[in-house]
Amino acid sequence: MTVKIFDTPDVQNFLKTIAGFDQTGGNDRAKQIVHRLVSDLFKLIDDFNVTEEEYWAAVNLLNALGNQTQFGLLSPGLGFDHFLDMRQDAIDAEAKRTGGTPRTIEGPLYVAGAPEEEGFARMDDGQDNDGETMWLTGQVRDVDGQPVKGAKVEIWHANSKGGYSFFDETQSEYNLRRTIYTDAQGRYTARSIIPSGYGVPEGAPTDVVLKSLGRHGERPAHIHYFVSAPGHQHLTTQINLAGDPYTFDDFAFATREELVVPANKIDDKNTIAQRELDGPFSEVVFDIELNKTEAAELQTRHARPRAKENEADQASQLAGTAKV
Ligand code: MBD
Ligand code: FE
Repeated sequence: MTVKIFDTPDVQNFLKTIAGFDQTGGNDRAKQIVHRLVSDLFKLIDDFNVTEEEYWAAVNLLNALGNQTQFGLLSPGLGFDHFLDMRQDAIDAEAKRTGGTPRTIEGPLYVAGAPEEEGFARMDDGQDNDGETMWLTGQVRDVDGQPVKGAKVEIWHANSKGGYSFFDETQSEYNLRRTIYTDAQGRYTARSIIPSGYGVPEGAPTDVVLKSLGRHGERPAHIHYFVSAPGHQHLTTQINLAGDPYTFDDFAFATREELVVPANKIDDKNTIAQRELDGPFSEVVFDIELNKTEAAELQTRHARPRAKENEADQASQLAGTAKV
């Protein structure tokens, strides 16, 4: 038995009421989007003959995702973050903003307010005994090949166990998170440790969804970047280290051919001494090309709730909830 009620006048009128079409208040865009969203889901329930058990299991899963703040983790896993990138790429192409280092997703683990340094930063706190020393460096240039001095390069990455400071409470504050301003040659350099890939926690709601699709929740070893400079288009990107089993099998779909970078083992004594390191290390070189733009809104990252960003705003919102 298959019932189909979606196209009946009762259901179609009901959808309009749900979306507030008969109300003067509210927000028109919200009404349009909720109308479309609920309609699509009603139709899906009809078409797939979704049972009550299935429906309430889904509600429960959404509650679990929210409880554990995992929507930001499921989002890249279901390709939404990469889809938004594909749209931004298409918008850039249409506006003839071509060239430059490709963007790729921010992910859910950025924290604002990392320590700022000029030219060089040590990013690790020296506490990760399994961490292999990484020398990460590169030059920021514009699309004509001119070095961009004073560019703001924000870098964040995981430790040797795939954990990020702030979210992983065993790490010190801002471990493996730094902002480096490029020097007169447009160069940035960081001493850090080679990150490991991140894996979605076993048994977490995001893992439940991925397993139901026969998929894994692994990311390759990677390093995140925000790069900005006046007169240039803000860049959100990351590099994936070559040779990781997941380099081209990233659950978050962030890999792009141009962003796969090798880590080269260096054991030359003179180089080790010159860089004041204790022994052999791995060097990762990532040069960055920025598009030029005069548009102010393209020069900064898009707004998004981020850890430790706009803390004053958040505090005042909380203050507003006090009950008399
Ligand atoms: C990460 O480190 C990450 O970058 C993304 C996109 C998802 C989960 C963990
Ligand atoms: Fe990450």
